[in-house]
Amino acid sequence: MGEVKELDPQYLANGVLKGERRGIAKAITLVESSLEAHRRLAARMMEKLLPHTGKAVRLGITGVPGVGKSTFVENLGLFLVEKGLRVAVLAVDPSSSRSGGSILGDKTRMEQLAAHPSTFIRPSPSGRTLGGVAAKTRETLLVCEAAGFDVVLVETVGVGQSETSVATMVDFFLALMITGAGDELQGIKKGVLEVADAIAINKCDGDNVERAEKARLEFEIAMHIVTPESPSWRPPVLTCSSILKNGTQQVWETVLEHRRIMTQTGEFSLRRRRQALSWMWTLIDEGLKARFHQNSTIAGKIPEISAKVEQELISPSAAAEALLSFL
Ligand SMILES: Nc1nc2c(ncn2[C@@H]2O[C@H](COP(=O)(O)OP(=O)(O)OP(=O)(O)O)[C@@H](O)[C@H]2O)c(=O)[nH]1
Ligand SMILES: [Mg+2]
Repeated sequence: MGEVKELDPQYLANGVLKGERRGIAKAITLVESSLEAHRRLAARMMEKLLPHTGKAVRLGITGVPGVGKSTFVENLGLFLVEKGLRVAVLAVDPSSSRSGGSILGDKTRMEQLAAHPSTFIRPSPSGRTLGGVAAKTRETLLVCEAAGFDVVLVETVGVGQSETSVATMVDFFLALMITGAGDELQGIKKGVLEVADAIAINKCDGDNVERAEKARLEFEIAMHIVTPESPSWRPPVLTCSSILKNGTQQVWETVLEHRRIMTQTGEFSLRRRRQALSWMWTLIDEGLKARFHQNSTIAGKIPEISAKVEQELISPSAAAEALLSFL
């Protein structure tokens, strides 16, 4: 990014708006950069892109490692490009130790989709914190929308907080499940069921069909206990198999049906408005924290005040109050 022309936000934005692969990749690299100068430039580029965003179907896919997310995404992606749609695939994987493997894995697993001219696949940005990774993915999603992609698929590994974070950036959140030995519902976080707009029991093939069907019924019962996020949508429980290429179409039809109903009730735009606001507050929280730690007056006071807290000379709350007052 050395050339002057390339550092012009309008020039960068134009590259995205033209839908050029190179231009999109460059914009995303800028968005993912943690250099202060790049961040400022990225913000100005985003301003130019924002009026062109909002039109894509934003679909999140989660599930434990090995559930078959990448294979499912490739199948769904191919199904969509065959319909003439342009598809972008993003990944959120904050566990840096895994991401190297994931990038490699997804490149080979999504070979067919990656080769298609109407697709764009971006592995997870590396980042120290989930907040950082999620924020970058959110902006990348907007870059893809501005570039004219009709569908943006966001794959996230279902560990830690990454799934709730992805749920707040998509229109539809799909949780993939697999049957295991014993109680199917064991070890499944209730939080996932609460944010899922649909559940699909994957790998419903071979000698697993019967178990998958049984799991489907169990999840259906479980979903009756969870308070649905929307009064007009009860998340369905489906089955699918990427090997048999079963269920892809049904999932897509479910996404469109959800979209139709949510648009009708006004919940669609409400959800996006809420997501934008909650993103703003997340950034404010992070910004405040960063400013606190970068403040040299505060940094100078921390050792002394910490020592006083340890010696019980002042209470933790008074100490926190004192440090915050320097902001
Ligand atoms: N039987 C069967 N196997 C599948 C299916 N989908 C994926 N697999 C296999 O399951 C394994 C994991 O698939 P991936 O698509 O890489 O799973 P993932 O959830 O993306 O995994 P991570 O990215 O590591 O979290 C691979 O060996 C796939 O071939 C399916 O529908 N049926
Ligand atoms: Mg994967």
